[in-house]
Amino acid sequence: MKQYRIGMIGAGFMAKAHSLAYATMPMFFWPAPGLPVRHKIADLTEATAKEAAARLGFANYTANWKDLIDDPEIDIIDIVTPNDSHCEIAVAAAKAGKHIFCEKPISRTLEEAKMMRDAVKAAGVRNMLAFNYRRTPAVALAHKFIQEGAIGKIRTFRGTYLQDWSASPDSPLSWRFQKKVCGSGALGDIGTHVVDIARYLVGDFAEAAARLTTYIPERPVQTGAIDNLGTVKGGADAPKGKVDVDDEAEFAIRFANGATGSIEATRNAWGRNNFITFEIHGEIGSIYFNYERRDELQVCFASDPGDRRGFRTIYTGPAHPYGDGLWPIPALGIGYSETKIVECYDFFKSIAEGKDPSPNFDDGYQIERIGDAVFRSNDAGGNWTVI
Ligand code: SOE
Repeated sequence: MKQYRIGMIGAGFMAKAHSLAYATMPMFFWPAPGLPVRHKIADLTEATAKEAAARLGFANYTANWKDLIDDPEIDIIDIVTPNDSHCEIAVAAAKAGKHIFCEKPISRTLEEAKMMRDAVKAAGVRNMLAFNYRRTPAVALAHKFIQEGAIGKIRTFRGTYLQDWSASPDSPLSWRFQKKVCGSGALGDIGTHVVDIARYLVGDFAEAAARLTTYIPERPVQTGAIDNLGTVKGGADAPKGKVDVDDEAEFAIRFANGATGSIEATRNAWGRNNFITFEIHGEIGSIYFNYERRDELQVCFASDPGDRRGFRTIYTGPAHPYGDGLWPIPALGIGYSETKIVECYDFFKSIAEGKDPSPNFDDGYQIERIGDAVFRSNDAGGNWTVI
């Protein structure tokens, strides 16, 4: 079985998620499309890179990410850094002929996304973006039902991504609140996950009408590089810095196929943790999903007799997408790790088959175009704006 050596850049939360997937993908999907080898990891300093290598199972480490690009033994570059370095790393990796797996969102700006898309196209390397939630079996099952026509032509998509880790004004000013590093706030960080799901399930977007809001204009400056997602409190005396991104993104959508919809994303919704939901109404049925109950897909079919028509719950298992590789009976429990394992499997499959997976860098670029239209609409007072 062919081995692929990974060079990972970054050592935070997502490095953990990706490393776990590399270690376990062949345990779930066998024969595996390829064997991931955790070859070398790069972080900001020798000390943190060394520790990350020990913790995440990499054989080698470096404090210079360019070592990975220059290393002829490396087949795949995995980018798990904040958004401001995605473009530089991805363009260098593509030029060096490496396949690229990159965390979402693709970049800070539309221009960067275009550069990344063009670079992988020119180099002919496989590329994938880590919008993992569409790899939840229940979401893939919704896709299958829609493709089979089980709910008919789609009329409406309503999606949310609500969290509460930044709801307190004491949660620190990490890179996720600084436009020069992240590009946008809730919109890019979590709204893009729902945009990816909406494109996957419904199709291309045509127009958006948007409102972006910042509720907490300044936050305590974070000390230390580690992004603890709001759990480190700055304290009343900590110096404050300006937030220059959105706390909340709300937008209405017109899809190219005539469906309508809406998306709301915020990290300030007390009581909501990873509340990714969608409800889709079609001409002959409806589908509802909530990631906080991610083993379940709720469906309602208009063809059911009137006296028993209503939402029913399907627990995903072996009969459903990715069921052959995951657990042997329904409802044993799908988690964040499983979505990452499936994502890793699909990426390796795409390399073995020589064709790009979805979402790839072109999808990332299309998602940035939607984000750009959301900004333009907000600036124009919420007018319908062509994407
Ligand atoms: C923070 O909002 C975050 O870590 C996102 O950046 C991830 O994409 C999401 O899956 C979990 O929450």
